Amino acid sequence: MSASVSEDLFAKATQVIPGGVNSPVRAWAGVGGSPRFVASAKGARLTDEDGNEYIDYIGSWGPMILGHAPEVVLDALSAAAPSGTSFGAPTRSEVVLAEKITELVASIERVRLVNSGTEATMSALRLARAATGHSEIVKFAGCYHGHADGLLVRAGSGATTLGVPDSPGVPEAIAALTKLANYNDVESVRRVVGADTAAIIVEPVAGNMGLVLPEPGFLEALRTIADETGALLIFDEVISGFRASLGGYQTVCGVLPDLTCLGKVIGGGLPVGAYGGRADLMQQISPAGPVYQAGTLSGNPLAVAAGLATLRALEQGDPYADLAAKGSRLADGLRAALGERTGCVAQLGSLLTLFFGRREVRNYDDAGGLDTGRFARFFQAMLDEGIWLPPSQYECWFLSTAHTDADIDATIAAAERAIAATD
Ligand code: HOZ
Repeated sequence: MSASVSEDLFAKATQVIPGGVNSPVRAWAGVGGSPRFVASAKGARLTDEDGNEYIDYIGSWGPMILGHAPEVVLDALSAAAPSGTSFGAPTRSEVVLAEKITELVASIERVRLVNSGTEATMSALRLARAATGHSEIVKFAGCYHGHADGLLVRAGSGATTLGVPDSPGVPEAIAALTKLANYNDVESVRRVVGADTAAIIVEPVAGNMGLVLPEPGFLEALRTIADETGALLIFDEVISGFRASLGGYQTVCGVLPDLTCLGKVIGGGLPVGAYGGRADLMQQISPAGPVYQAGTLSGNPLAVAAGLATLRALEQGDPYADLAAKGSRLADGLRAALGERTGCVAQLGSLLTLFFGRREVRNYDDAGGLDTGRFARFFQAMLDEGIWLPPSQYECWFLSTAHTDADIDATIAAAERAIAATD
């Protein structure tokens, strides 16, 4: 049998790109098989290089909340590009985006634009260390905050998929400054937080060990512990920002962090991250203050245009109610498809994970007991049905405003068959 176009491309890619991909989870190590290569995408659909069409639940891992190639973003890019694509100098539009972020996200008084979520968390931690004079950070097992040294400790996401909990190349002295606590376990935080803690960093909605929701009181307790100890509370809202609500999950839960990290939706599909928070803290960033952080493409005019167009679209009507209704419809359908089998579905608005092998997932230890073999079989069966899921048990599915009820019903029907076929 001759190889598909995607298989040919993957073979070529492995000769020039490590593992054939530019981000590990894309290699399908968690589900097996050769990854399909995307040729194009529109709305809720992806088309691969062999011409197969799929309903997409990756959504570029979060940014595509309006679906792929939405007209508002294409128009904004077409309007911005002729004026230049990068200047290395300030622009009007980045001020407008910064104003929009400070208006929408309750705890952000000042914000700095960067190019990725990794840059945002890395920079926020530097600021936290400078502001407190402390060195240690507390993070949660299974929470992923990008790939900076010191955050790749029981990090979830691709590291979990590949069974590499800690990356070689992270000096022990740096990893030693990272203290680990368990998600949804306040006592575990009290055990590790100390006089030298600069920050407690958390995904307020954990999205990198599959979707794991904070239990009532958990985030409130983190706020209290931070206040008691003088540590800063950092919310990594790279996934939940502008997705859990326009103001992020902090608006939903009412707990305000000192610093917030953003990414994904804020760039509308182009590379943008941001970190922001209280003015007295953010004013310590260079050149207002001494804490250095810089970037050639920070505030890039195309990325800012795409992000602004996305946020403005999300301000029209009530897309979050619509997204939540779709999320519930899909979650209910998947629960019915699971029936009495051991598994569960976590869902918050347009975020969702179908877990196999456990009836509840509260933390990374629970995630360790999942039936990843069954997920892999399910993934392949769904692919055959024309549904492209995130290729790992430890990731969220992302819905967009472009997914229709018919798409969701087709997905549920496919899942019923796929689950039955993988018994
Ligand atoms: N860090 C992303 C998953 N949580 C993967 C990014 C990508 O491969 O595009």
